[in-house]
Amino acid sequence: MLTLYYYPGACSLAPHIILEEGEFEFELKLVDLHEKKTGSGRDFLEINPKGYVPALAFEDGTVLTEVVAILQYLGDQVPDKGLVPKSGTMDRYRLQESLSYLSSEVHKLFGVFYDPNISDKYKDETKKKILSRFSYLSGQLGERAYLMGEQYTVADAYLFTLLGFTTHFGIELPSNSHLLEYMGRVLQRPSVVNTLKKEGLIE
Ligand SMILES: N[C@@H](CCC(=O)N[C@@H](CS)C(=O)NCC(=O)O)C(=O)O
Repeated sequence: MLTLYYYPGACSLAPHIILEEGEFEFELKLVDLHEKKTGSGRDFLEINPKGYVPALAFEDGTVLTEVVAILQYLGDQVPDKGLVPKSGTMDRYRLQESLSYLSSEVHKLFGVFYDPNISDKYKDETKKKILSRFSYLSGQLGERAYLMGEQYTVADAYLFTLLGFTTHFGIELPSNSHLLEYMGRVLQRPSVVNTLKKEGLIE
């Protein structure tokens, strides 16, 4: 069985959503990110020396880290669900293009808000940058149902997770953003609702 090391509402939410969507057999293990300990008191750094979630552990004890890698691994295990385009196709490179953008140009920016040594001015500038990145994504989405088109993919689980960060940090999307309606659409998926419930984020 797979084990997902997670923290509620953190970026580990994205692989959690895909584990639910793909109907995988898995267990969740909560990580105390300050103490770097699991619920049973185990040193989390022994599991992921990088010290952050998500980490996906396999029965043989090996561990896969990084949201982008875990999402694609999971998607590839359930090809019939269409969560990732087939490897080697142009559509797959388009998906990787979007995942890389979400990871390095959006996700990474949120790290600034946790750093007490970073000035409020820099944090305000970062909020503006995040809004401009979401504005680009709103344009990419346009009238389409999902980020890559009509098909729901792992990129949507990641984008939905990052959109969840905006409320936490008081970043308000403009009322004309396609992402607002998009969030509601993704929230209609039973796998997303189940995941949010399991993480205690909704009732
Ligand atoms: N590059 C990593 C970043 C993961 C990451 O930033 N995880 C955050 C939660 S969203 C975390 O666990 N932070 C705790 C820490 O770094 O101490 C990935 O994409 O998986």
